[in-house]
Amino acid sequence: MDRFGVALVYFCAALILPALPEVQATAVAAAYGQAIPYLVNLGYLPKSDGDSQVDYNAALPTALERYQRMARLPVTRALDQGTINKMQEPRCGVKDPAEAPSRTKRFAHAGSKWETNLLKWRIAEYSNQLSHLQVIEVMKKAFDEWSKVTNLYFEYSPTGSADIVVRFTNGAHNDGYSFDGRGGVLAHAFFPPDNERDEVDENAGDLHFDDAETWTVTIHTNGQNLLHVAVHEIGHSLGLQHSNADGSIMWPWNKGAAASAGHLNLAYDDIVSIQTLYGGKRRRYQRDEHTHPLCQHHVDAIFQAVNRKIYLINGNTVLELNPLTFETVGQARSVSSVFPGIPTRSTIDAAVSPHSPIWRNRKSYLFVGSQCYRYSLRRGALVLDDGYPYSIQSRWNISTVNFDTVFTLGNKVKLIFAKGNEYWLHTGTSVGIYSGYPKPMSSNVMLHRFTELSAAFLHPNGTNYFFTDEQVYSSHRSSPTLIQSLC
Ligand SMILES: [Ca+2]
Ligand SMILES: [Ca+2]
Ligand SMILES: [Zn+2]
Ligand SMILES: [Zn+2]
Repeated sequence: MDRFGVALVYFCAALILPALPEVQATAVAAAYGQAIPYLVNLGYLPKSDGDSQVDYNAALPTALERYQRMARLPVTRALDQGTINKMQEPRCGVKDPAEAPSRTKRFAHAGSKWETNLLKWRIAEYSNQLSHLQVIEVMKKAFDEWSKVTNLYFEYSPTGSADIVVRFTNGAHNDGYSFDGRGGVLAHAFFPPDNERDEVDENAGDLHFDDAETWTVTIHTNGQNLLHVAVHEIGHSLGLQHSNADGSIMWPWNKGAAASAGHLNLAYDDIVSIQTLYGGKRRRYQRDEHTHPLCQHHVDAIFQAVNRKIYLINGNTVLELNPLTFETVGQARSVSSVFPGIPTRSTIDAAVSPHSPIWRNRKSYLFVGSQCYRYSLRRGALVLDDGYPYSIQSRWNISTVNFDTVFTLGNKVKLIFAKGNEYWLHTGTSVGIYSGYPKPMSSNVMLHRFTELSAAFLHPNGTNYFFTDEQVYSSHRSSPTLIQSLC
């Protein structure tokens, strides 16, 4: 229908050139006929249905004003040529925010966010134009852009369930939002699940790409740059709406070849927007080649487990670290996949592997609120010991809960439990804490400079590491009072 309309306009123009007003009238009618469904699809106009017929003539100027503000066009409230041209440009299919952006706040949020900092993604349907590996590599890069500026981690999951499912698909694809062939809508995505609602939205967080587009992974070819579009769609999947800020990745229209594979940067507006939802990396977490790898993460707990691996726990995410370089090994995993039996999406307070005079082998303990989980190494695997979790009080004979950190001292039997600006010296046996504790950290030669710790651990090489929100410190057991900052 649309093509026929356009063809008719040209035909008339060729035959009756002098009759210009009539031609314009036909062209305007054609543009109007296309503009209404376009504005309905993008949320600028309500849909007409059997019960309620919308008076589009009356509603159009206000809809156009909002559209023109979003698109940073001159606000004429009329279907002028600039507006018609903008409507032809390829863009994201997600509706624009209901409120026109203001000068002070350009970004908008969907109203839902993920309640975890580790999101699994998988690819359910691949592009017919790119290799599987190309798609996976681009998607990894795209997720990484958001990971760099937040406390979020993304785990690629080749099979099985995932929070974010990626599909390349054509035409109608069972979600009520058909793709439109080449051009027009390039992709769309679904906002995070709404936890206020009981029913589960099975598409929540998913990313759909129109495979009728020519997707490219290189800069110097025609076609749609997959990295750019993927970073944009992931923004929706994390809860961001469109923004009309200059240079924002959440601008609805595609920048095409201008967005090169190697030089994609989130705009200030994007960073503020995502950090409003998920918090940011504080200064020490910002990635820079020169910062110590331990400075790049928020750390809730860090320890060497009984399998001798060093694990850094951030929220419900576990990273394995190389014991010499502290670089991460492999990809982020969920706490429950590394430590079976821990409830999914638990936040770990502390973790430690003390030598126990009672147990011949070392055990690993994870502390979650008032509970502790104990792990043994059996045939190379971490296994939750029978009866766990136990209350911290019953296992450790200490009445406090929600510790900030628990770590061993040099002999690996005695432990320090810390919370706020207080610490307890623990015998490491059923006797529990030594008398006279808690004491203020300011009274301890090693801890006196800390007002609060988020984590601490003794590395097998004899170095103690202490983590606060702003800094990472180290001291060697040979001179424990000599404390260095790493970030
Ligand atoms: Ca399309
Ligand atoms: Ca902690
Ligand atoms: Zn979008
Ligand atoms: Zn879809």
